[in-house]
Amino acid sequence: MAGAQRIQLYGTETCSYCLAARMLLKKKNLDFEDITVSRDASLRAEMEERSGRRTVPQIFIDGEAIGGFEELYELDRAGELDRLLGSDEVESKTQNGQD
Ligand SMILES: N[C@@H](CCC(=O)N[C@@H](CS)C(=O)NCC(=O)O)C(=O)O
Repeated sequence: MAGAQRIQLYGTETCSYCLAARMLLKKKNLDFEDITVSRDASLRAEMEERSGRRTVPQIFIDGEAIGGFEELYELDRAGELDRLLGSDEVESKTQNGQD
């Protein structure tokens, strides 16, 4: 199982995209740090600062912003998620051209 420090998910308890992202990570048996931003403005600000985005979830792998659920899903579908987690180096990924 990948260490929790490798994957961070900023999200809320109820957002459907957050639930889908958590489900995908759990289905892949990947451990992750689940950071709830709904009751903590400073954590939400931290998420926005790090990702440049305001929607939840925002997911990071080894500190690199990969985007939300749809980007996570697409990385997994393409086999890139396994590649990223299998390697020591993480490239700055997707974000639909926003880096
Ligand atoms: N394309 C995004 C969509 C994320 C999204 O729309 N999240 C909603 C909550 S489920 C959101 O953040 N809405 C604005 C807000 O809550 O401020 C993804 O795949 O993660």
